[in-house]
Amino acid sequence: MKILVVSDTHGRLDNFRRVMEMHKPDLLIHCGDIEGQEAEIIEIAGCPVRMVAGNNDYFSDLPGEVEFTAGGQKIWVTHGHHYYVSMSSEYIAQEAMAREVDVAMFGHTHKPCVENRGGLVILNPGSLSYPRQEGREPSYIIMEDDRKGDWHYTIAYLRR
Ligand SMILES: [Mn+2]
Repeated sequence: MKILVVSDTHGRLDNFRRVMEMHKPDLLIHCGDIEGQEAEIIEIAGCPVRMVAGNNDYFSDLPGEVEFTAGGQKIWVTHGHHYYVSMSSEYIAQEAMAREVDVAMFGHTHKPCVENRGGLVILNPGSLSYPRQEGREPSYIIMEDDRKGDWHYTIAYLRR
């Protein structure tokens, strides 16, 4: 199973479109800051989509957080702005442990990361539209299981 994780598209879907054409995933997860394009995202994705509202999605009906199981993995998605993610992923980790999930996903910082804390995976796909990490290449995460059932989390970058 191939799961694509994206975030912080902020009203621009050109890079998102490229990424979806390249990968054709089984599931798409968007960690928020969509700015009104939920319907377009679902249409372009052409696969099941899970999205949460970000701090810029004021008029959205999307939930602030979602928890679900995909590919046997318990996943929790939040935009992250209520968990001080600009400081560190400490509060995300605490909440993820309390929820007993396998994977916690957030956005907001526009900087990609994958952390493994004793089996708990914490990840942020960065932003496809307004990257802020060094080099500033639009980023996303590919999550895939192998034949043994182990999951792999890869930060991918879009070259301009
Ligand atoms: Mn944002």
